[in-house]
Amino acid sequence: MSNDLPQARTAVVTGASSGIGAASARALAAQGFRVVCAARRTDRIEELAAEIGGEAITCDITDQESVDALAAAVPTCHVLVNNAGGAIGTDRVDDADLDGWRWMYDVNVLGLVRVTKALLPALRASGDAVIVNLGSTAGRWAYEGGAGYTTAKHAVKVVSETLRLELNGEPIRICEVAPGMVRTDEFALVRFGGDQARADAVYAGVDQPLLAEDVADAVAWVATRPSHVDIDEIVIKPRAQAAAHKVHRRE
Ligand code: 8X3
Repeated sequence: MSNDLPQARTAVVTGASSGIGAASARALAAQGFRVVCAARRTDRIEELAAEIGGEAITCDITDQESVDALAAAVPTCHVLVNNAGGAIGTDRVDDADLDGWRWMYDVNVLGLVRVTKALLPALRASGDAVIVNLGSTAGRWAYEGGAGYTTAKHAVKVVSETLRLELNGEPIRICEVAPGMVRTDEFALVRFGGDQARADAVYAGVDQPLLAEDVADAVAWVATRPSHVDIDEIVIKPRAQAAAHKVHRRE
């Protein structure tokens, strides 16, 4: 049945079960996108999809079959938010837990590439697409104990730059949104293996770390620029953070 109403544009958000991913799904839905919420935790994304009138697709970005199933369910995609990722541990290079490093590369880099590859036909089919890769200030600065994560996030920056070169001439824009200190329910808790005290210490005395909604606001802004406007990258930090090592904390 045809009508004169414009079709809602489709956005896919990975890691949509919490934090920046969930907030981005909400922000994009508020901008009129039909949002496909993808993540491993089905109960969470089903709840979110019901809230925002979107669709939940259970997906593990480290698993090719799972990503293929996501791609098969999304024939046309206008916005892809590669958000799924994370950090584990703060081991020094001379004490590197290689399993943790492998996990970080697998999730932050290979997962992003796997999803992007799988959804490129759908992005092309849209005729006007934006890929937003969630990087990090960890992709800009090294810090002691951070190399397993900072190397992976530097890779996200370089993959984003490479894609922009390779897709030049196609109607697909690539943006890397690189947040600094963001207080979410899970990022630091996962990094410290569930140790809430260590997770809380990351933000101790910091006046207003960013919230997931602050980053989602940037994601939605990027996704809603006119077609000819490419935003290469956004580095977004709380006012209290000048650099990885330079964070103002109350006494
Ligand atoms: C998070 C930023 O400083 O914890 O992506 O590595 S940091």
